[in-house]
Amino acid sequence: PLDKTTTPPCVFKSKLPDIPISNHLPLHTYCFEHLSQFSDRPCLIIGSTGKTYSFAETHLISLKVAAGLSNLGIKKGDCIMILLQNCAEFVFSFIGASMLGAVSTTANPFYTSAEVFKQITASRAKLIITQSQYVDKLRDHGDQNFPKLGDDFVVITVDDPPENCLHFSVISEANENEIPKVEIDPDEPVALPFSSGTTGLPKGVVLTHKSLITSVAQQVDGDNPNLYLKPEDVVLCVLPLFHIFSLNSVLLCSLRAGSAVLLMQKFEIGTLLELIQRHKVSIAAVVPPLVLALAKNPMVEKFDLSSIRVVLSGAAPLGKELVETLQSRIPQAILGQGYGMTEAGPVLSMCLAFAKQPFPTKSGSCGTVVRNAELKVIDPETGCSLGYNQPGEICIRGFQIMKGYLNDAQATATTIDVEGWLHTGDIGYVDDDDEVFIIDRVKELIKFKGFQVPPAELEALLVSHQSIADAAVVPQKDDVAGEVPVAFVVRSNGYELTEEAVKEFIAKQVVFYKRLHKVFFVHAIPKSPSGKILRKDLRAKLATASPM
Ligand code: 4UV
Repeated sequence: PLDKTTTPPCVFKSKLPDIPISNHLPLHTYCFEHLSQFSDRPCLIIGSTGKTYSFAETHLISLKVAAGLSNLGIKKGDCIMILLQNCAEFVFSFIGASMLGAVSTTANPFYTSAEVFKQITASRAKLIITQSQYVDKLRDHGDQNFPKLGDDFVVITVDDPPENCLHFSVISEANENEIPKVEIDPDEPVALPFSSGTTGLPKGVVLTHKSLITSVAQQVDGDNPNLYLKPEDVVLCVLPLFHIFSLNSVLLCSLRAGSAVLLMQKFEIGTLLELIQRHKVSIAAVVPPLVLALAKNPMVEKFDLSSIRVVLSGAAPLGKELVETLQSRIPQAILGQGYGMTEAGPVLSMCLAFAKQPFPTKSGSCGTVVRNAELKVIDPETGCSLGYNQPGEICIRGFQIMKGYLNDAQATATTIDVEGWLHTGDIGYVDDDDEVFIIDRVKELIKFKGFQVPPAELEALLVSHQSIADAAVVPQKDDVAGEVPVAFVVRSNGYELTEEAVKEFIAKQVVFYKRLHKVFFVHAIPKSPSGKILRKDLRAKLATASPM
C-alpha cells in the first residue's frame, strides 16, 4: 500500500509482498515445474464426454505435438494459429508450440473468412489447427493477396480432415524424443492474441515467456497466493481459450497449481449447471453475462452448486445488484473480480478475498493491483499521477506487460511510455483500502459480453460502402451484453440507404458480436480540429431520447 501521507507521484502496490518469480524459464517448463507432485491427477476433463487427461498425459501429448509440429517444419520463432473452441487439442497445441519456441496466435473460430485472413496475414501463421467445419473459411476466396492453404500454410483438423488437410494425430502421435533442442530466451514471444487496445484496428499483442510466467505467478505463486488454487480444485473453462482471460487465468494458472480444468466447448446454461454439479466445480471464471444467467435463470435452483468456492468475473463491468443476487444463490462462494487487458499480460488487479489468507473486500471493486507490479492513476489531461480516491487513467508497470504490438512501433509507443508504463484507456480510482474501481473507458473499444468490438474496424467497413460518405461506431448500454455497437452514418449525396441495408452489409462481414444494433443517419460526424471522431459527443447523443 501507498504511504497516504506522501505527495504525488503515487504508485500503488499490492497488499501482498513481492515474491521471487521464476520468469527466466520457458513458459511450459514453468507451468509443469511441479508436475511430479500431481502427475496422476486429472489435468483436463472434457465436459461433453467426461474423458480425462492426467497431468502426465497432458505433458506427454504436448511433447509429442511439439515433435509433430517440428516434423511439419515448424521452427523456433514460427507462428501457428489455434482456431478452436475449447478442447484438449487447444491445450496440447499451445504447450507443444511453446516447447519448440514457436508462437501461438489464437483466434475466434466464429470469425468470418475475412477476419481470419487478416490475422493469418498479420501473424504470418504457417500452420492452422482447427475443426473441419471451419476449413472452408481458410480456402482461397479469389483474393490474390491472401496466403494460400497448402502453399503458404498447412491446416490440421482435430476431427476428420477435409481435402488437403491433415489429422491432428499426425502431430499428436509423433515421437517425443524427436523434439529439436531449442534455447528459449525469456524475452521471446510465446503467445500472440489480437487486440485493438486503446485505438484503431486489431493488432498482434506480443506476450513473451517472461510476461506470461510473471502474470501467472502474480496470481497463483507465493506463500499467500492472490488466487489460491489447489490440486483438489476443478476450474471451469467455459470462457473461450482464444481470449487471454481464459488462457491465462484458467488454463495456465491451473497447470501451474495442479488444478483440473473442465473444458466446455460452448456456453449452454443447462449443460453448464449439470457439469458444475457432476464434476464439483470449485472455481468458476466468468464474464458478467454469465453471472446474470447464474443469478437469474430459474434452472439454477434445480442444481447443486455447493461445490463452488470462488467466482472470478472479469472482462467487463459487473453490476453490484447482480453480485448480490448470485451471492444469495451460492452463499458459500466468494464472489469477486479480476481486471485484465490483453496488453497488460493480462491481469492488473484481482480480488484479495481469493487469497489463501484472504482480505476483506468490497462489492464492485476490481480487486487490488497484483504483486510484483506498480499501478498508478493519472490525470488524462496533465499526465500527473493522482492519489487515493481520485479518478483518472489507470496505468500499470511490471514484467507481465506485453513486449509490444507486432510490427507496430508507433502503436506500441502510444501505449507503453518511455518509463515502461502501459496506459490502459480505462478510468478508475484506488480507494482507501487499495481497491481498484473502474468507472469509465476513454478508449474506443466496445465490449459485447466481454468480447472486443473495435469501432475502427466497423468504421473502415462502413466507409468502404459506395453509399456511405462517413461513419462512426460507438457503444450503447445494453442490459444483457453490457454494450452493443451502434453506428452513425452519413449517406453519400443522392444515395438511398436503409438501416437494414447497412446492418446487413456489416453482418455479412463480421463475427456475430460485432453486428450493428442500430444505425442513425446524420448529416455529419462530429470531429475535433485534428479530425478525430468526437466519440464522447456521440455517446452523449445516444443517452438522449432522440440521437438524431
Ligand atoms: O483486452 P481485453 O479483451 O482483456 C480482458 C481481460 C480480462 C481478464 C480479467 C480477469 C482475469 O483474471 C484475466 O486474466 C483477464 O478483458 O479487454 C480489456 C478491457 O476490458 C475491460 C477494460 O476496459 C479493459 O481495458 N475490463 C476488463 N476487466 C474488467 C473490465 C473489469 N473487471 N471491470 C470492468 N472492465
